Amino acid sequence: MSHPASHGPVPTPDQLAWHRRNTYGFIHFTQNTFTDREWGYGDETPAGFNPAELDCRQWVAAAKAGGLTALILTAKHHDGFCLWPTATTTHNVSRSPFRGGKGDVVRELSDACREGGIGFGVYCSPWDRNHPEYGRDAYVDVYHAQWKELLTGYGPLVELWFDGANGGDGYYGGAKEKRSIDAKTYYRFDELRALCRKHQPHAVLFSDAGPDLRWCGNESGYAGFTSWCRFNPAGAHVGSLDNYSRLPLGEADGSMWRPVEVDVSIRPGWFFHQHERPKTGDELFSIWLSSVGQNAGLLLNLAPDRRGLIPSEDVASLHRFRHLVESFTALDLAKKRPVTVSSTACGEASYLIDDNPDTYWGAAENTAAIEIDIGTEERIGGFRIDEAVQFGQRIEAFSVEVRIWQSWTEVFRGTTVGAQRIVKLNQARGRYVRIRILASQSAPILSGVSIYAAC
Ligand code: FUL
Repeated sequence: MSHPASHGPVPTPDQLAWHRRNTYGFIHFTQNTFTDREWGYGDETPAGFNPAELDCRQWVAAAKAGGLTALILTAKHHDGFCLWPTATTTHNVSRSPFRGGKGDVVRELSDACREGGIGFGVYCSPWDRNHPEYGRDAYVDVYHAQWKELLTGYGPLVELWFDGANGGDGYYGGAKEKRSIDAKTYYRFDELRALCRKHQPHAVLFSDAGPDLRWCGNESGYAGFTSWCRFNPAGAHVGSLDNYSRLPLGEADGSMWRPVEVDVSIRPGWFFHQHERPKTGDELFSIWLSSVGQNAGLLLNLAPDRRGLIPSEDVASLHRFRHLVESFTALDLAKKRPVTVSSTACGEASYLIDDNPDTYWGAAENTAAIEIDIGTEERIGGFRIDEAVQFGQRIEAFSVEVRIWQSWTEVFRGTTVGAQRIVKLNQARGRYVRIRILASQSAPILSGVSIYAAC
């Protein structure tokens, strides 16, 4: 099979592995769980952290019930309380009643993830409202040392999360004042990135500025309808961006491969609050369509309660979510069916329906048509199209048509495709399905097409 030339920036092998991670989870859990806050001030007493029934295996089981492939833990949130027994500050779990001061939540979750066969990652907030030196150079050394402990003490990490929030006021060792920093320079992120690469060469790094994954610009659960993995790095820094509308859409002429991650919580807050209810499985399914379905990764936050357990109603939503995804994708009408294509430059048309993400078909021209005979007239519930993004992202416009008798009807018109474009259709019916690539930066290369039966 001739090997196609790449077009524009392409993913690294670790970014490619991330694309296939698809749907994974966040865990927001710390002092805030006990104080009923979203942003702790930094003066919380370690004595308040006491999740008497904490069971990270239960978190992993809940994650797997929802089909999540990894969990990323808030090892330290903005309040500065460290969930591991760090040597860098006394404001940590060893001063709490949890496991008699011998506990380490980072260890328990990393072990449970490994045991459960899912990935593990960490979030360690740059902003620290507890530390007396915050705002001065000494704190940045502490912050880097915290990352070093996390990077070296807990086995392989799949993702490292750099939050952009810098709210200003805090406890700061009792000073109780507002401290402002220059987010572009203060944290010495270049140095920190080098530390991450050195100790965790396969982890992907997330922030407003990547370098590996970018924020989607909202916390509501959607990527852009047009969604490029390409992004121009100028003007983007951790915690500051010249133009936030660049985030969900990406940029057609972007010079870097920096795909989008959609972070959203199963509950209204990131942390557990007694009075809040989780989203339903149906709401999570629609978030999945507007994130994973629009060329993004979905980072779905779970919030353990004060016992240290994911509440059963959240687990029920996760089960329902997974059931909806599985039933939507259960019957692929394109599988093993005849496929005809307008031209072929590389691969074979049959590779589009072989369920192997590593095989691909490429057109000889920038426009193309792919026609699939699904055998009998069927109700079509949706479709999935995957570009072979290892060669770059190319498609700018496409349509999906179905044929009944002799006439084609357009049932969907989209812009970008990317790693995957997944769409739920209403009321489509027909025997033949045609995907037309209407515009592409370079001859399109696809690795898969699925046509889902309505369920
Ligand atoms: C934000 C933080 O301020 C929130 O508390 C939460 O951690 C969210 C994921 O990122 O920037």
